[in-house]
Amino acid sequence: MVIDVERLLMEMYEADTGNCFDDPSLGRLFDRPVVRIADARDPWFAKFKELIGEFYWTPQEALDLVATDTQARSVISWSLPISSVAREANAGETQIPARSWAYVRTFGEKFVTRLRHGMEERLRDLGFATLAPAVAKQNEVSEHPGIGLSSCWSERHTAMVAGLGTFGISGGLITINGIAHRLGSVVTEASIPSTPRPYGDDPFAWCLRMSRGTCGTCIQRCPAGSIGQTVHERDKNACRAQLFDVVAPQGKELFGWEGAYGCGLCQTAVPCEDRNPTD
Ligand code: B12
Ligand code: SF4
Ligand code: SF4
Repeated sequence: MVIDVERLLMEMYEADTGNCFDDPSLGRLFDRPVVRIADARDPWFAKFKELIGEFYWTPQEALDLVATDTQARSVISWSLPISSVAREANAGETQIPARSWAYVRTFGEKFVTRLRHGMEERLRDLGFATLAPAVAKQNEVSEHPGIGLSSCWSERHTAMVAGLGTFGISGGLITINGIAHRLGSVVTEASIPSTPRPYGDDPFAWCLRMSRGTCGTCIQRCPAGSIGQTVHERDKNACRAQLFDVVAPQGKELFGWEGAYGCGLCQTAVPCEDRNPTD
């Protein structure tokens, strides 16, 4: 059976009325998604257990949570580029995210999760065991020695294996549409041809700092000093404190709703905001 996963995702993307701002004149939260497929047996997934920790799931371990004696064959990963409205507004900020960026963080993530569950449902209806590990009830985001705050399933690592893009020094994933986007993924029993990785096995190829020693704009943009001169000097707790201790307490008053508001200054007004800057 040939499964057109791009069409499945696009149908949900078009049908969901939640992909827009509370002010309709601002348009959509996200531009059209880009979809890529990883082979669930790609050696990178086993390597992540070594790099991140034993708690981190391979695609097979993730699928085992919902189906026994089933082989995980493919991992579908997609990126939803954040609209120019939110990007441009955030690019003008230096401390606190723009309201439209915060809106995408709170309500756009709900939209991404509806796509995750929608993809699970559609593939299960076709007879294939499927799971969106990032939103599985067994998943926990917790502190791990040497790694910091981590989930059992990283959307960015998954996207890197599927060919969507590479990490930047800031920690964000740089895709063909840049670093300002949100990601979703599902692991499935369905066998779907995997897509090539244009950057081979170099996880940092599309970051100017990591590949050419230039740029570093995101380091200057971060109001919390979270991004170091090298990838090993990143202070994740400084980012978390900025989001939870500085932005969050002001969010309700500034923006008008209770939620997670993000920050994303390192993803806007940077050369990799909406493109692969090494192209
Ligand atoms: C926990 C979490 C946070 C925490 C901590 C994040 C962190 N780990 O640093 C906090 C609250 C601070 C946070 C902040 C933000 N987050 Co957040 N967050 C997550 C969440 C839920 C889990 C991330 C995770 O556990 N990753 C696993 C760990 C191991 O990964 P990591 O620490 O980032 O990994 C780094 C190292 O491994 C390093 N590395 C070092 N050496 C090597 C060597 C090799 C070989 C490799 C491969 C990697 C590598 O590269 C990685 C990137 O730096 C994900 C959703 C998900 N389930 O994936 C969203 C997610 C990562 N967040 C996202 C976003 C957008 C943000 C913010 C911009 C907030 C906002 N919306 O405004 C900021 C950006 C911070 C930053 N500098 O990137 C997006 C990222 C999309 C993108 N464009 O890249 C995600 C994927 C959510 C989504 N649905 O799209 N986040
Ligand atoms: S702003 Fe420059 S240094 Fe930072 S992630 Fe983007 S390309 Fe890399
Ligand atoms: S999200 Fe904000 S605080 Fe976190 S690294 Fe990016 S700029 Fe810094």
